[in-house]
Amino acid sequence: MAHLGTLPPALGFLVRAHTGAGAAPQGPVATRALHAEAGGALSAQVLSATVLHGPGTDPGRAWTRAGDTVVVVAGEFYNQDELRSVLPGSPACDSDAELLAALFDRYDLHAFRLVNGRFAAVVASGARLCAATDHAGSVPLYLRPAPGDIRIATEAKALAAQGSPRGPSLPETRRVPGLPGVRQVPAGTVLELAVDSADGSLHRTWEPPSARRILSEDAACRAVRGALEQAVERRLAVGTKPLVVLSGGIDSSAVAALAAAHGPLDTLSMGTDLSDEFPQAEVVARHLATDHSELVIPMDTLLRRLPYTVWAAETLDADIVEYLLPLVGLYRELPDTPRRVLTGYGADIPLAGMHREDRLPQLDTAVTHDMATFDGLNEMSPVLAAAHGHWTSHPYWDRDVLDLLVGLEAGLKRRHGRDKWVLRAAMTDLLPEETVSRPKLGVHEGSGVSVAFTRLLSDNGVPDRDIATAKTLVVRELFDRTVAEGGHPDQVSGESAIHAALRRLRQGAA
Ligand code: IOT
Ligand code: MG
Repeated sequence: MAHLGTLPPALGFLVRAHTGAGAAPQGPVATRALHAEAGGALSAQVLSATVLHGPGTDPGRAWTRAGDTVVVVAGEFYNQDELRSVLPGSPACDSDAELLAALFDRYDLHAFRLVNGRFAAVVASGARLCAATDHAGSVPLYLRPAPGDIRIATEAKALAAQGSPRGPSLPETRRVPGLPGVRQVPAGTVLELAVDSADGSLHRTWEPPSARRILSEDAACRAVRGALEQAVERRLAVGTKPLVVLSGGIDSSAVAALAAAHGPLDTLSMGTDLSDEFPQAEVVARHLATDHSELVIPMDTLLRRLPYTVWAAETLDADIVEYLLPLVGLYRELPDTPRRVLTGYGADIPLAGMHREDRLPQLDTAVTHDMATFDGLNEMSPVLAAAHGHWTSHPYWDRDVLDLLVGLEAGLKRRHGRDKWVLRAAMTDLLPEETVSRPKLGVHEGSGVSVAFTRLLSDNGVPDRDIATAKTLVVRELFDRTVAEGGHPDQVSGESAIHAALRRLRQGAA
């Protein structure tokens, strides 16, 4: 755990690559950060960047210039030692940006196939511009391409209303509703553009495995334990006490147990006046002897964070918003000192933890479907916590852990009548038996958020059959106001968004 600080050198960035004159990019962002200028003039383009960085971190480590190349990185790499080992003479490469520059020099854009990290990056080299995400797209990345003027940012709202001429449509990238001309770089890809024409091509750097491995129970448990241990360790920073957001379910308890093996640990459990999982989390905290606290957020307060959640996540998916709302509410209540937060989020996707039945074909259909549809939901966006100055990381979506978990045959995921069997079995020796055998409860259920959001809409006259549609319309309305129109969530009233959504619902029905 040698390389990381509490926060990475950059939480996000805005980049402009142009062939004419132009100023450093600016635009509204939810990330709470200092802004530092970076970049420079290359032989065939000017790369100007605004690095979004936390207090006490050196933004100079988020970018580097080497010859005719500029590299900008937001986030962090987790396999630096491996990456360094493939470079001739094992150079020092003090920062991830320097490491990427050296890898790019050796492998060109195939460098991105080597990195296991949580990052978004831009490489400007000669007349080319490469924009890449990690395998999971866990740091969302957007661009607005126009010939001779390409803008890229880690938040879509920063690219709204920039008034630059429309560019090519780059069909393999995703449109962003309400933001004409803005595209999202897919997860696990590098988009290569010619700056003068803005024409581009997309190269895939990661795909979820579609084959399934057959392992004995023992071998599967050992593999899962080993991969997860490594993923947790790689996410810890020397001299920084990590914070695990703990529900007391198997996912976050496993992360807490593995982190606790490396030193003192804070754990935090949130609940509302309607519901909490405090007793279950406390069992784990006591077992691991963590410095544990509980946070109660009144449901009224939490529901008022709906605009913040959509603003930070830039997602249009109402289910995802229900999962994220309690976490955004929690991050907002943390003291201002920046924290490195580890979460158990994402374990249910490769293990089909949300899938509540026994049949294996259905289970693997759920895994395959979720792995084909996660991209663009932004459920792991760093902005959720960075809007309050903190940094999150997700060990279950470490590239090695994810490859392993997705690729296990379904009978290891559901076994002996247990969901997520292989994970539970892999953690038996480190956690209380009641934690290991505790059935899945989603954060939207444990906090009461789903029920409360439903009730809010019922109280506004939405019939039961229209609740799901109404939730989607509310999220769309909030997205339009906070992302497309760039409104600050303090200025966006949840109630008026609900009323606008209800008007749309009635128009749709009429
Ligand atoms: P859930 O798995 O319950 O929670 C995700 C993480 O949030 C937990 O591992 C824990 O770190 C934190 N957390 C949850 N509840 C609390 C709490 N009360 N206090 C503090 N921290 C808490 C949804 C879900 O059920 O969350 N997430 C799923 C599925 C995502 C679906 N996405 C998709 N199909 N693309 C997941 O995989 O985590
Ligand atoms: Mg979970």
